[in-house]
Amino acid sequence: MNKIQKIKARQVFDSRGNPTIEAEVYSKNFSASAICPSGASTGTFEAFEKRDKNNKKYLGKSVFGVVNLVNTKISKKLKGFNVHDQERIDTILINLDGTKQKTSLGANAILAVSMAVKKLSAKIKKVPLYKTFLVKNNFKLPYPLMNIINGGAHANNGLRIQEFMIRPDKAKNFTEAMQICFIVINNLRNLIKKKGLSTSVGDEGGFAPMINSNEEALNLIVDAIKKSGLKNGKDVSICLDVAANELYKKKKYSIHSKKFISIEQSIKKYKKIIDKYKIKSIEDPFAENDWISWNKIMKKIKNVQIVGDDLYVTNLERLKKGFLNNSSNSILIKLNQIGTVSETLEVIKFAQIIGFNTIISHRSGDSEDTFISDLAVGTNSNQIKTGSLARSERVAKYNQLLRIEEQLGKKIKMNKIH
Ligand code: 2PG
Ligand code: MG
Repeated sequence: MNKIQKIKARQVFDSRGNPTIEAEVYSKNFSASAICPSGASTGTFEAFEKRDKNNKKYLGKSVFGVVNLVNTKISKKLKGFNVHDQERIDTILINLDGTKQKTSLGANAILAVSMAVKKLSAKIKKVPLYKTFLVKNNFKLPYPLMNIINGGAHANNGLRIQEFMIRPDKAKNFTEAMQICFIVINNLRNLIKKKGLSTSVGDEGGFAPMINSNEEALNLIVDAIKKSGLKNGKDVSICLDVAANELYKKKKYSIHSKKFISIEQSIKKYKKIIDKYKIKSIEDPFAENDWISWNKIMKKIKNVQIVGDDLYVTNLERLKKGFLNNSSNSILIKLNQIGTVSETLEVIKFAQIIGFNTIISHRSGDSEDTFISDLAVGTNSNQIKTGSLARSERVAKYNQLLRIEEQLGKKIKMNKIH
């Protein structure tokens, strides 16, 4: 009943229209499938995403090679194993690959299988997916970090900062959190329209108007919050993902304008915008190897959530290093940065032990798969970052959280952010 009979993979497409892999795992009476997402601003230390470099028909982006690996090598190896034994299955996959960054089988192949196994296990047990992770009761809902303006590698407007987000800090439940984001986004749309700018959206569903100054984007957001009858910094706070890897050259950064300036000057400017716009969270303020600057910003800026994404790449060793170095107080979690469900859970557990906020995240190339919504609730993560209220691959994750909230009933609370 619980044994894996076979695994079948196929090539499907992600939200950017790029090929990606879907794996389907079969037991005697059931099957479940999962789709691997894909990033644009990736960290150097992420697990390896394997593609058919030489396939010209798909511009080197197809994944037929990894599809084939799943259908042959991986399917054969996992046949007969108990689908509820996630850790054992993930260990087999890790060993079968045998490399540090999963370059041999490809993290995309491994993760699609790992997630599908998890889903199948829940299906057979007849329990909702979110109940199969770390938390067994007292579930809480995460606050959405909702992307509202796209820049950087996710748009072509020239904005330095990659993601401008809002977090509805005063929302009492997830339904209310969504309503607040809805209002602010609609007011922002009107303000952008009034300026004669385009209201078309970027890769993660946030607006991507042709503005190239961070402060112009921040002013628009502050105005939209005001127009919504809400208080910036109280009801709603502004959060950023700088993705500074992309803005780093020879110990200098071009975060605040096109000009490259020193680390000290960059921190000063961070301080200025944090105070002026009451910014509550900054992800990847510095580059992935610039540990000294991360420590400096932690010392100089208090009461702001400092989030490591490309810095940690959901990797336990890097998180431990960051903890010892006092590099941040929070971590972004992306399954495909590390490549298996079990390793992701290990990182979340450790992060929570050391008092970090854990933020479950989508990728800029994503799909209709809503695994991360369940993961956020099931791991007691207090935030989820999954784009804007536009593009179905983003909205699907929010809709899944609304379903989970409904299932858990009226008394369910939001997870506190520390
Ligand atoms: C990020 C992510 C998701 P990408 O930098 O946090 O928003 O982007 O998937 O392109 O790495
Ligand atoms: Mg990021």
